[in-house]
Amino acid sequence: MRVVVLTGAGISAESGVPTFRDADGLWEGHRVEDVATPEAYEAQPSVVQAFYDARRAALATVEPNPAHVALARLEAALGDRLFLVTQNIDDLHERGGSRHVHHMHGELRSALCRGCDQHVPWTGDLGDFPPCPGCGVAELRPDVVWFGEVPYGMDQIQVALQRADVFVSIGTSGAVYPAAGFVQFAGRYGARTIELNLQPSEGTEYFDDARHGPAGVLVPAWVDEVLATLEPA
Ligand code: BJW
Repeated sequence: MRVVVLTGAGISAESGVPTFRDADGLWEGHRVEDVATPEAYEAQPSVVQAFYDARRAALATVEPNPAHVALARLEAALGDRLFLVTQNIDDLHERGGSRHVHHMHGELRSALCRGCDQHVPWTGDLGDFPPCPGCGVAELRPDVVWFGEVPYGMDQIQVALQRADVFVSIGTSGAVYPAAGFVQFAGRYGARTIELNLQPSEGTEYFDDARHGPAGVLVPAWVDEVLATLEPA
């Protein structure tokens, strides 16, 4: 059985990481156009850097929750038959034990050099515009995918979706493409599609099975179901 799991901000909510679009979400105090577009960065680099510096620093204050840990258990059982793709830029999947995580919208703990196009591991602040350790140019930006930019690794994701027997979407509103279109794409290629989300997503009608509740409860239960089909009774 080949499984593709897509995660969004909702999987990290119970760890204390704010989602984007829920009440009291991350963007409540920020208009999306002010922080999540290349144009916003050109216009106000210090504001955008401060927003991401604060989120990077906040990683030290949060821990993976049972949903992250359950997906690591699934990886241990399925190996490379699991393709885990996340829209999240936090590192909670890795800290929960997942070894192979595809960050389609980038990572907080990485910087992108606009001088040499290199991805540079980064744990500190970028707001003081430090030089790139590779080329020395002071053009490091958050290594994240903003509106109008192309998400990372789309070719690999497309292949995984085409080969999937099961596609599971966890904790995402279905408001942002291309991730919001994965359910229909995987379904067309024959995957059984499952939504695990606190509430119905914008694309809930495209799923074969939609279960609504907290990820910390739904995900471990679903992983147990999958593992039961793999292991002898
Ligand atoms: C829980 C829970 C709990 C809470 N348990 N659940 C018109 C139509 C269609 C598309 C477009 C269009 N106009 C423009 C576009 C394209 C555009 C787009 O989608 N715009 C929309 C506004 C319509 N997309 C792009 O520009 C993308 N690029 C692109 O399309 O390139 C072209 C291309 C594609 C493919 C191949 C070749 C070319 C880029 C999108 C980049 C998105 N970037 C951001 C910021 C990343 C950096 C950062 O983190 O700051 O990514 S925006 C933001 O939204 C972030 C997230 O990853 C993304 C999705 O949010 P997510 O994860 O779904 O969070 P929420 O808050 O929305 O939802 C949380 C859910 O969890 C809720 O449902 C809760 O109920 C639930 N929940 N607690 C379970 N305990």
